[in-house]
Amino acid sequence: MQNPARYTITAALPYTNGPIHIGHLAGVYVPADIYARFLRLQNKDVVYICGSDEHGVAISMKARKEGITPQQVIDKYHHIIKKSFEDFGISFDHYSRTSANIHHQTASDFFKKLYEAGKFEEETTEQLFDPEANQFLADRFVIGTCPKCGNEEAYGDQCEKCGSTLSPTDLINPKSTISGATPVLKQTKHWFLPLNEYSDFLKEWILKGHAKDWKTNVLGQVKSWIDDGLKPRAVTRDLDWGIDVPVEGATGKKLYVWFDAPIGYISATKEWAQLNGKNWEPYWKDQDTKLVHFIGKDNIVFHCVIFPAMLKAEGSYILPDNVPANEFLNLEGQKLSTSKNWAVWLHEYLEDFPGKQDSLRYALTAAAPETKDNDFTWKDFQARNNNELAAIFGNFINRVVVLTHKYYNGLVPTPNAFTTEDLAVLEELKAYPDVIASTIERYRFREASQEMMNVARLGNKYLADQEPWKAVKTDAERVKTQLFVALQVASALAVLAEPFLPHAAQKLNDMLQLGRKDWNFLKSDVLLKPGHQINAAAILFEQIDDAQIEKQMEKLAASNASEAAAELAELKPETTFEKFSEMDLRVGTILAAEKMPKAKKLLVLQVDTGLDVRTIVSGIAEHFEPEAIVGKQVMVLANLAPRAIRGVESQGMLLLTSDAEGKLHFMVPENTVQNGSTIS
Ligand code: B3M
Ligand code: ZN
Repeated sequence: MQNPARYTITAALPYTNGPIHIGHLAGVYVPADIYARFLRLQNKDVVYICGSDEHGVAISMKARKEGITPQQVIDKYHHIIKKSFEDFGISFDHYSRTSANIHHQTASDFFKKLYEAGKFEEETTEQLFDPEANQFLADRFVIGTCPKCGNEEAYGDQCEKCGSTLSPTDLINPKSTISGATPVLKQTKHWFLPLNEYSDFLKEWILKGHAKDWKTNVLGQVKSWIDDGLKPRAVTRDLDWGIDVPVEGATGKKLYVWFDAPIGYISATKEWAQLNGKNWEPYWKDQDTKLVHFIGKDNIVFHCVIFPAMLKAEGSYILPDNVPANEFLNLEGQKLSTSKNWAVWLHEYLEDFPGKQDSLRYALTAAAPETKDNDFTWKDFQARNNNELAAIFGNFINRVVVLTHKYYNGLVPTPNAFTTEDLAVLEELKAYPDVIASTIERYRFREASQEMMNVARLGNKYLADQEPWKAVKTDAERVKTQLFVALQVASALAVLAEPFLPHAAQKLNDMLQLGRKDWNFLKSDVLLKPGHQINAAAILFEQIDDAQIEKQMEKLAASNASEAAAELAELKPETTFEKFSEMDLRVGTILAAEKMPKAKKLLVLQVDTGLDVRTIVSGIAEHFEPEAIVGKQVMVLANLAPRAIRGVESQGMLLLTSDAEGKLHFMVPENTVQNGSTIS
């Protein structure tokens, strides 16, 4: 869209079931922030909207796990998340939350409008029901095997491995995440949005209309969805946390979180408008508004298929002009994971690197997963900070400002005749604003950040080549021109860097006493006029030393170790003493052990159980040499039904435990006891 009248920029609403980490920042909030800040510098009418996503099963699950209410969960994380965004200079015009009244009202009205217009299909279907917890199992309340890729831990709404969107009933071997029970099918009534009826519209609008300007990863996902055949999708759930379904006969039912959450963008805009005496409607209803959704790739279908279908069904809203979804950021070669604590949490980062928000913003932008998954490493972070921000940007600014004070008491000098080198630098400088603008407009923030750094490189190289600190001894007049040129580069940087490094840009702006400047300023012939007074130098970026980086690596290593331990921990559903006493556990001694031919994992053991000498086949061959375990006392489950394993009848089972590294250990009595002694 050329020259829109205004911009509505949204960033995915984070679930308030945990704090946010670098993956969120790199994939969504920093790119959206760069875009919003850039547009504001262009004096565009912009609203940049976000808020907490406070419904959905993710919140209920967290509450169950911590033994608190969903309300307590969302209150806790809403504030932590909001503060992280503020700390990192994410410049939302408004950060709302979906528990707000205005949102409940807006989402409810939206549903009613579609309902009354007959846009839903009402259907009674069989859904998974947990007979032990006595509730339906929506979305993440059920896990099982993904029918598409075989991942055994796919959720009822989505497989995080292959990215497919699923329904609970699609899962093979479903299990309730509440009780561990195998669900049964039970009838329930729900409302469905017939996505199949929007297939042609989506093809026309996205696959044809946006084939050139949308990212290929986004187009690819949309195409594969449409090619697979869109199906009606339930927009209500049997849950006790969420927004009530506002129609008769829907008691105890809530709106599906992915129905209400995107409407959160609209309610947040309304709330912002109320607080600022504005009209929200043009931002969502005027065809001249450019709507852009910033999201991660796991949210593509919701923003490119489901929400547009909802907007289309409603009829009075505009559709997004672009959805520049990013791929995922990995951390030190491993997938970021909240549950495994494999992450850099923003609030923790700031404790270890106070005041270094821009360093992280920059490193994340430079490594942004724009076209493919990308890796964040602490070494790379250190290098970006030390070799680029400090050694190039910071060094350049420091030299210019210090020398201007040293030679001219902080007054911009009047230049003499320009040399070809001077003119070349000034000319190159003039080209950057357009280059950076056009890369940002194409959502290439990574490239844009590098172009911005190239401006600092230009200035830094100029000073290094010119060496005014030497020239001052032989040709003092020449130095005036050199510093004048360098000061022009520095002041352009104060504006060009603002979207990427807002804190440093502000400091630089203060140093140069620029006042509020916009992108037009960059077109001026002279950016800093002779005689203009600048302030004293302040350090923009400090070096980050090896010890600080090692500390972060140790933190990660600790997460990995406790994760290995945590993986063992899931408690099985309750059992009874009666069931336990059915097990006949005995102490036995291994009399002989040999490898099972052609089986890597199996040992065939002769075990004296006190009652008899019997054969037990055990899957421990990768952990123990046969000769090393002969003579050992072991714990045996002695009344296990015999079972043929590779043609050998195994008459029992050995009990072992494994440590955090997965190494096996026998359970042995503290002192040798008689074989056949019972364990109870
Ligand atoms: N809360 C999912 C997520 O955090 C979801 C985004 C909603 S955007 C309307 O990935
Ligand atoms: Zn899958």
